[in-house]
Amino acid sequence: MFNKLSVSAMVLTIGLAGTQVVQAKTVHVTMTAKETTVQIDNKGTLYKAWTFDGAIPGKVVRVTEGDIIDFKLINPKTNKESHSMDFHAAEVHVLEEFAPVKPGETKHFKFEARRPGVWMYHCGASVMAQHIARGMYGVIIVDPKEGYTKDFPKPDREYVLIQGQYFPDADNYKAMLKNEGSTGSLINGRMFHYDPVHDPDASLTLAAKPGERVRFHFVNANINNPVALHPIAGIWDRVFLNGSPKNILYDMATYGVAVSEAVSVDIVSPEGRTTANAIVDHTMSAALTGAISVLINSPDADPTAGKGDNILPRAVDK
Ligand SMILES: [Cu+2]
Repeated sequence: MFNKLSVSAMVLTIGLAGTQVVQAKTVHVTMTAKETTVQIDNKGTLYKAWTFDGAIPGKVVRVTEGDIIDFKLINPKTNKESHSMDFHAAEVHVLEEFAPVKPGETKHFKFEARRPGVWMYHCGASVMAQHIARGMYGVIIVDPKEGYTKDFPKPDREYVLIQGQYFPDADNYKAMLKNEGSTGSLINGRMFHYDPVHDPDASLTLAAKPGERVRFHFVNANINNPVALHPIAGIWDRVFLNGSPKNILYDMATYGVAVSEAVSVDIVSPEGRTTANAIVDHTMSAALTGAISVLINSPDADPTAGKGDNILPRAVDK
């Protein structure tokens, strides 16, 4: 009996290990630190940003649990600042992999995405508050290797929403550290990015069909303020803390997202009618300065919205 069980356990272990080896892959990710000017609202206001690849936020990195991320950070010699990369999905050495990279240098490191979930990434070079506030952040999504389940259902649409604090005086890091001088909230790099209700210059909304399950991968990239994440005229059907299939809350009105926390939240709209939700930071000072995103649940929703590469819509520049 003992032997039989041992053999079964061994076969199971070998089987699982074999599966993992087959599925795991190496994903090459390259980012270039760019100190550049970006549009920060729908009107065309420009901002002296520091970015990954020229945009706030940086690109979405999406891998599967067990994958090896082979990462390269290029800091061109035309930059003035050192920059770095801190992936919250990585378990490495802060002084080695995450070390600052001087202008003209390139940093290369690898890590295994061992845990599923959604994770912030950001520049950690000094002064870190300034590098984050100026735009050097993004999300890495690590999909679970077992895929979707009854408890972690496949969403019909997905959107990435990354909130940041806007400090117009980009050079004044001392004010940032005191949490002074912030005049707006950015969603994916712009105030009221997806909210034509509060900003007539906004050109985008988020789209789904009635009854669909929409999953928001939300990152709090504020440097100081927590977020009270709430879907106006809706209820979070499920909240996956840190985006993990193991950490589930049900039927939530508001979920508090700590600074640097990432979370996946699901909303399922009523069937048979067109509805809309406003996804907000219920903290009024944040909502009314930009942290409102409109989701329209309508039968004629663009079938490609919130799918594949369209999970982080970016408005075109003016
Ligand atoms: Cu930086």
